[in-house]
Amino acid sequence: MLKLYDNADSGNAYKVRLVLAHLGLPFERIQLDTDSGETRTPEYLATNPNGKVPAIVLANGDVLCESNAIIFYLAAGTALLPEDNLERAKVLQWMFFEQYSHEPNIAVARHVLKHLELTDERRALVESKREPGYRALGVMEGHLADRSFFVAEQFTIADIALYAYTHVAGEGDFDLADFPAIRGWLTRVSRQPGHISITQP
Ligand SMILES: N[C@@H](CCC(=O)N[C@@H](CS)C(=O)NCC(=O)O)C(=O)O
Repeated sequence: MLKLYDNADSGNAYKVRLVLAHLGLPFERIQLDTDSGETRTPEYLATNPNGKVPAIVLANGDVLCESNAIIFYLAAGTALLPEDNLERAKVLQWMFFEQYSHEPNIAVARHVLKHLELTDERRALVESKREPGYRALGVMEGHLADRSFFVAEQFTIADIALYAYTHVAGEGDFDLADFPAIRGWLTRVSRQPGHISITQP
């Protein structure tokens, strides 16, 4: 059975749980406490030398790390990933956008505010994420203004990758009030059959 190295509050790990739920795939969940260094033990570094969750271990022992690579692998051959080459590339386009322009701003601000003691330095870090975080939300809002989903008018792993931290953006002090298209899309994603919440055990 597939093994998932996980953390209950991590949006990156939630992406994988969400795809597994949509596909109805059974898995063994191994929770690591990222706040207390459980991702940096020699045992875990032997699985993921980068010391981060999520990582999956396949039945044959192969390991795959990086949330978006994992969900791309799991979604192959399913309705969550289009067959058409250009549409697949557009899915990748949004997943790279998520990792470079969205997650480093919105997820980092959320992590600091939720998990760390707020020093002046950390407050400044959170503030430095404000403008690029809202810029990323602006790009999403513009794209979703006349679309239901990010790619090919169908629910794909591009939506799952971007949903993970957008739906909890408020925890990073990002206000979605001025982003009606994003709010509508969040509702559509949460109403997909098979959806689970980030807090579902
Ligand atoms: N690019 C990676 C980022 C993974 C990541 O940042 N994981 C965090 C939790 S969201 C983590 O494991 N942090 C613990 C640590 O760095 O020790 C991915 O998408 O999987």
